[in-house]
Amino acid sequence: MGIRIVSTRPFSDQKPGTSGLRKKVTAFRQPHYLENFVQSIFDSIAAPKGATLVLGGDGRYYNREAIQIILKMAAANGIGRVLLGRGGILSTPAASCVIRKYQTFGGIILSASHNPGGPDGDFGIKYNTGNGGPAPEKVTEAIFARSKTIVEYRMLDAADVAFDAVGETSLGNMKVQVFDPVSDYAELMESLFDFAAIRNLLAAGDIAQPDAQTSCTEMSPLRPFPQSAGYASNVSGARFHIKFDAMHAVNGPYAKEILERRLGAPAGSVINAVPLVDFGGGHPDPNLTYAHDLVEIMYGAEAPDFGAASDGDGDRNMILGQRFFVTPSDSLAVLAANATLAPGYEQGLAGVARSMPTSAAVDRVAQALNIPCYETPTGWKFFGNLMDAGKVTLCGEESFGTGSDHVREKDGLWAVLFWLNILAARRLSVESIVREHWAKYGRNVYSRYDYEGLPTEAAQGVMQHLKNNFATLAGAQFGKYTVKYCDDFSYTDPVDGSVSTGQGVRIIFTDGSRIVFRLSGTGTEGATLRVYLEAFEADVVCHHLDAQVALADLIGIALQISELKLRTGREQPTVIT
Ligand code: G16
Repeated sequence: MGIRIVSTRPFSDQKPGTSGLRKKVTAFRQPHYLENFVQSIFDSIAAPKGATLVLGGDGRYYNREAIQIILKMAAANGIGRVLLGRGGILSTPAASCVIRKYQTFGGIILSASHNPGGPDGDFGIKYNTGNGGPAPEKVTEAIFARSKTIVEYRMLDAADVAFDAVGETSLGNMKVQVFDPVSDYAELMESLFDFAAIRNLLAAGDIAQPDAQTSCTEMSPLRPFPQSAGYASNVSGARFHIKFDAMHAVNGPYAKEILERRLGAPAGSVINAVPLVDFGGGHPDPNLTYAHDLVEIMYGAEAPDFGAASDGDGDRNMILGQRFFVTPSDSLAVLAANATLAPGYEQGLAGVARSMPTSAAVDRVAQALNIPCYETPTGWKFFGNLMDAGKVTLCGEESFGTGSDHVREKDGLWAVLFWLNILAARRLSVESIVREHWAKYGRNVYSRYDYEGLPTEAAQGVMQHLKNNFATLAGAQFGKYTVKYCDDFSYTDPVDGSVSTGQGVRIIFTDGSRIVFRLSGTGTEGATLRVYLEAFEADVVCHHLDAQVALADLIGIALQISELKLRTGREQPTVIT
């Protein structure tokens, strides 16, 4: 088995985005495309000879082919051992868990996360460092710089490696150790949460339901279901029903093992549990639009007590109660407020962090707990330093991401188990817990509008137009809202002092309400413009509960000041969450 040095030419578009390099499968399948990027990783990370790396992916189309290429390149680049998830499967949080547990030099994760898969879908690759977290910007920039000058890559001439069974094989001088992708992760979850209490809840969930007389039902923007007058009561002693939608993505085997086998949820509690290369034709993004199988069940007449979904690579989550949607920002705040109910967090939280566009709901909890709250740019990588320095325990993002310092990635199933632990301890419905939370802390009414697949120039034009108007916007009045200030968010990392600029336009109003505009860093077609809207309601009254109603004025202002419709020709957003 010899090492081949293959001549190549750089591609100009290998700049990692919010979370690694994401492109169409067709782009990745161009000759040398994946190889160039992988060699750029090896050239940039300077792994010592014989180092161990973790490898796996979300099982999407091209996962298996990419793994064969990466294994042969790892062997040719002096890597000593690769820990590979069986079948090439490894959720993003499980990869982080394994990197940390076995103290490997780092890991390569193959996923385009929530983006659709299949031959015409998306593929992605990212490098995680030895702390288990996404590579920080200085590493991704080095990889990108290398990709622009690369002239050759190294590849071992060898037959493909079999990786569908646990065991160890040799590839040149390198060992490939195929391991069960679920067990280390499941063990970590058992160490954090009260599995006995959750088992108990699932066996006989006598929770208190909201009072039909005083309860207000919230209509989500996209919810096509009629409001019900009240809720089917969960008879004391009856089972607490859950549904978890794995969306034919990586978390199926994890959820089956943990929710059904270890926690005793009845078979069928996990739906769409088999990972498929094209996610069954679906869009593995756990929101009210794309997780439609689950949404139909949770808003139906016989809705279970708790519903959840996770995304392609298992790091995102959506939490639902019976006919009730928990916004990711509220979910983070609720977890923070109730954290000490879970054994892994009973000592309390060192601090919390949220990305800038995420609502300030968690800030209010932090204030009440008298712990620090950090505001970072979008991208999980920004939380890593804070967690490594012991400054934060929990963090989260509006983009359906929540996590803690147990790993260095957001973690979908972790969030689900945290909620179940809280429900087991408090014996209230999801809705009651959220309403109680609002009553205590006030409510940060929140919504995000996504305009996907815009012509890049038009989207950039909207951003530029806003920036050009900062001076005239400051102090301007729009109905009851007065602009306090506007800026382009920049962040100075409190741990290493690194500065990240251009992280989104903020329009902040005097009452604390906000409109944020950002261009997504994860799309693969044109540009996605995100508009984030947030208004604070101290007095939670029923008629304000529809977020779209409460935010109508802000939406109007956002469209007006951005000239979005004029500049993009789009009348409606693609997705509202
Ligand atoms: C990634 C990042 C998240 C980010 C999200 C959305 O998530 O890890 O930190 O919030 O993208 O980013 P953007 O708004 O730039 O599209 P994932 O689940 O796609 O890996």
